[in-house]
Amino acid sequence: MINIQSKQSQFNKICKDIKSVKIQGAGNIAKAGLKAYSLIPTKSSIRKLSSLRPTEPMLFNTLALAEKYEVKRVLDYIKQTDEEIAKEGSRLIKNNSRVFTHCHSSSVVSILKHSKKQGRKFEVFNTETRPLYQGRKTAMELARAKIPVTTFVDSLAAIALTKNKILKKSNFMLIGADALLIKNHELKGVINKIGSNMFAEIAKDHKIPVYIACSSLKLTHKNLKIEKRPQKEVWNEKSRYINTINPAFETIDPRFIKKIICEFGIISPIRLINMAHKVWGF
Ligand code: RUB
Repeated sequence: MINIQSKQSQFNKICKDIKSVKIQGAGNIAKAGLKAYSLIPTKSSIRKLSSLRPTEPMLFNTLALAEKYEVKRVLDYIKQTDEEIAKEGSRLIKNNSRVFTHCHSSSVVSILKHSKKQGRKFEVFNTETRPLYQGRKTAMELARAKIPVTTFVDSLAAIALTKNKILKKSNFMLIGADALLIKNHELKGVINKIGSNMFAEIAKDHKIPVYIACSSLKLTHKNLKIEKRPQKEVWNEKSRYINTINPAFETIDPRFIKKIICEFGIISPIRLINMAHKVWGF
């Protein structure tokens, strides 16, 4: 009885941490969701977990796979995928590269850390990412790995991309993804943190290539809802005349994207769609 109660309270704690964005980023959310599911492996757990962050297909896909196979097998695949993405992505980073990133993506951080371990010397320019400042999390993790990073307020993103502190362009923009939207066997968009589409458009205008680092497990054929976050995350001011809107994500136009860094290599969206179909039947 105690055991069941303690599993339930651990399950509830994970749900709370996912909902409040204490656990953040598609990959970490999926791993935490799998851990919660392994505590209470029922259909109702899947429903509950899937409702927490409605724009996270990696969570829905991995829970569906865990139901079909087993949690350990899915976690092993994610681990292998993370390692492949870090290895593949680091091929892009050369000595003196200037990399622009936004928000916090564990895939992006792994690529940068792997490149550092390979002995490459490069610099990162990133944005704070209002309202929850996940960009600071990125900066802290890079700093701990002794990777130089300059953090800009979000409204300086164009400068960070095109005339950063050494008045040079970033060599490329590297961001993660929450969802790869597929329709009729084509990439219709990539969902990532608000700001991503605007910055990718600026990058495209300045001929700065945009790479997305993400696992094929983020692919979906569904019309996903963009999660709306509470007003108090933006501003706790209360007036009947002040409104705020706080969508967590936006969709990046695929025309702005050069390639996707995934477990199958640095490839075009169509190749990723074909590979994911072959491996997962997605
Ligand atoms: C995080 C975010 C990340 C992607 C990819 O948003 O948009 O770029 O989830 O992350 P939030 P990862 O902080 O609202 O969860 O590469 O870690 O899967």
